[in-house]
Amino acid sequence: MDLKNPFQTSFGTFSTKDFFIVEAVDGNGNSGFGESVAFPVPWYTEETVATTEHVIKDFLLPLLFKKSIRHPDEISSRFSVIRRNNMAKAAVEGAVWDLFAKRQEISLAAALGGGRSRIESGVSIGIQPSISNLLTVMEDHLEEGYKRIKLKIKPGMDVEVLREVRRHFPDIQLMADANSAYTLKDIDILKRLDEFNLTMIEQPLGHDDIYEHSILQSKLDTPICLDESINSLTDARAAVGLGSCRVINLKIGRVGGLSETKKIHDFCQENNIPVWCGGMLEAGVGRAHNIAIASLPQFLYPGDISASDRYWHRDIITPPVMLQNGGIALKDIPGIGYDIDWQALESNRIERQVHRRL
Ligand code: OSB
Ligand code: MG
Repeated sequence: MDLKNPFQTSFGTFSTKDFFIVEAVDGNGNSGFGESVAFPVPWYTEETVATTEHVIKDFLLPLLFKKSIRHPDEISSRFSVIRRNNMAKAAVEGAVWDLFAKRQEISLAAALGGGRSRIESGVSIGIQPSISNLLTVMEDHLEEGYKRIKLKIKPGMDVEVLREVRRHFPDIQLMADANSAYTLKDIDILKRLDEFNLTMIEQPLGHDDIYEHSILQSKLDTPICLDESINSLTDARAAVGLGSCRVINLKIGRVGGLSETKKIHDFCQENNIPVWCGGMLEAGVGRAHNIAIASLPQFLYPGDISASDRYWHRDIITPPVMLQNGGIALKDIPGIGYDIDWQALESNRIERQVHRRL
């Protein structure tokens, strides 16, 4: 699907999003939907669209089809014999969670234990060609009502950019995401970011590091939020135990599905660590899953869960996700709360496969 606005990261620019929609079908006319979030290149984690397809087809579906399940929580333990490949696991598990909620005739949010009737929305802005472009884009999003803005930073595009941004918008909820662009050698630059009153700084150091973030956090006033480093409950325990972060960004795909996301959420709740829901430039199905999980109580900051029209000319769900007063209303209908816009989905679809339980 073509993105409305290309998204530039420290790795490169994305103009399209390639993904699978997984549809889980039972024998009684019910369908659940999940969405894969890996990119075509392994810049964010090691997974890609191609590895997702391979792992789902050759390993996960045969395991899932082996014997029946009573509850979607059983899937993550069934899948645990396959190491990592979390985004592949989450796409399949998500479809089964939606199917489960629909069969129970409850919303996915309710099935997950979420209680809110609305969630707060933030927006993540990719790297812009110039500071003046950035200020214009920010102004537009603030006018639309978004509750906080996240900027991508990297060495050479940090202190000055943030100073300009703060000069124009002194009071907004602002944060910065480095996507691992710094090392501990950059500590002096990172300490200078303390003056900008950022709600948090996301993933400044290595994508696979937990230890060095603990050193950095002890020297910064700004809370560190970990994204790439947290791939499981085990990682979350290590990060919280070492003091490597004060906030965690949860992404369903990165941690291997909704059941694991819920476990990390519960652990963070017990340990007073706020979480919020990150984004992967999802289309409507993945976005609906994010909305559902963000209705759990420890999601204490606005997520990177923006409206459909921030990303797409026409989303693959109907109605599209709408922003209302800077947030998104949860729907009290069974499952993910949105229908597939089949016409939109089919106009973007390049391949369809059917896999059956034997
Ligand atoms: O680091 O949070 C990130 C997009 C793709 C991969 C990683 C990240 C992001 C975003 C955008 O920041 C979130 C979104 O709007 O979906
Ligand atoms: Mg991030």
